[in-house]
Amino acid sequence: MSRLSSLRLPRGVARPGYDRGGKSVGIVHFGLGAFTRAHQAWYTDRAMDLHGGDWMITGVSMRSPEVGEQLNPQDGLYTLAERSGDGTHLRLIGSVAQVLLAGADRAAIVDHLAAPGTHIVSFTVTEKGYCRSPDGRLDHALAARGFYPLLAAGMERRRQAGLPGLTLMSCDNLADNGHQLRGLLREDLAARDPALLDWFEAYCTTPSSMVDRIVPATTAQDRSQIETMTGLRDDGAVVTEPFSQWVIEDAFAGPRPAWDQVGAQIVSDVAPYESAKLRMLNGAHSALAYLGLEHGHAFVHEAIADPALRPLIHRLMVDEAAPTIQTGSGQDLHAYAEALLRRFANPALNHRLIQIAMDGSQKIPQRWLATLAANQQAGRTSPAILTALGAWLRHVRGDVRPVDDPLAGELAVVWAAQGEEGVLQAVLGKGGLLPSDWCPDVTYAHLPRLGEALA
Ligand code: CS2
Repeated sequence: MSRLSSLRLPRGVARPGYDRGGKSVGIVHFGLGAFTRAHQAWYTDRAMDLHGGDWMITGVSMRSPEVGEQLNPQDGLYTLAERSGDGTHLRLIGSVAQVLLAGADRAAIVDHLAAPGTHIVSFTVTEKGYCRSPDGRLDHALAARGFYPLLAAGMERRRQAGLPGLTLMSCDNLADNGHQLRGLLREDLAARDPALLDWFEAYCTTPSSMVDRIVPATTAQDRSQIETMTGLRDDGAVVTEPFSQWVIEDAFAGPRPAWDQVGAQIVSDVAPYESAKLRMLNGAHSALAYLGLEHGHAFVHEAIADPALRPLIHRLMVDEAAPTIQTGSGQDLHAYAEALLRRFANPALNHRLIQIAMDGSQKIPQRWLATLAANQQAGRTSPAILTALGAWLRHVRGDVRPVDDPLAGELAVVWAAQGEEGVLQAVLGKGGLLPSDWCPDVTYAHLPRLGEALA
């Protein structure tokens, strides 16, 4: 029995009512980090609780054995703590069956992908996990070390066995994530086997999805707090906010859990929700990260309380990002911005700015550059994003703290070669390191500084 046996949990901790032992796996998920444990696994847990189905999740970690080491000895069980100024609510999550490690458990992973009961393969592998080159196409050398070979082997087994296709669902913060995943898989499969590509095209779908829940990395202090509340040691615990949103394109290849019965929205077009989330929430987050760190803050709630930063973040969301978004029916971007400001201010989350700052080269295209390009084309200015862009460039210069970014080396080389005169054009201009539709029409030295932007 795991140390988290639900029988021993104190009252007040919600727990699944279904018989876990009687359920089988329906989902293989690549990248079972804290985010998915607080999001998709939580939706799936409640969906099975209320509406049944065999939707246990097999997680696959690509590199680090840590998540498996935390969850497998606990039978996949873990505690989800929802935290706000009003207190902490705990729920035991039962939807994770096990965690496998790509390097060590290849055969078992392929077996799960090829199992008749598996209908959905989902991904939170982070932006860089898709192995794209800066032009957005598949980098085949990188992809050979990613999820692609495993997925192709699983699909080939399904094809040969005459099994149904799969719903392949990206849950990462990429623009049009389903479409991007489809394009990358096409490139991968075309290079492997045209017959497998045909099978994929005929039988597999790649719905887009917008995922949203703020999930800071769990700390030792979080684990101690949860242990004090439950009396149990939980190495897999995750901490999040009360808010959660999941909008999924209605494009499933086969059955799915009753996610729509537990709060997910299944819609025909995800794009308006996705652009709002990426350009407003994530765009504001990245600006808070680089400007906040520069101004001595460690956490999101501290940065958003800074009177120099808050109006700039408001401006970024409402005056710069919102006008570039084609809203769907009933979408109110002003109300959305206000709700985001309240979520950022949650004093109980301790969401570290440095966590958001990592991998900026993979994040800013969909968070800032799309907005900058649309505003440039419409003749509107974007001073708040340009201020944040300056802070990002200083961040990746790396003279204050180490840079955690797959392009850190390239960015350092550009800084050294170009200096302040040429860096902006060399990073973002046509043919730059991160080619963008936005053409920088100023140099780095002319980017506004905090305080000037709103003057
Ligand atoms: C954050 C996101 O780390 C980051 O880059 O902006 O993880 C953010 O917290 C989530 O997308 C919220 O849904």
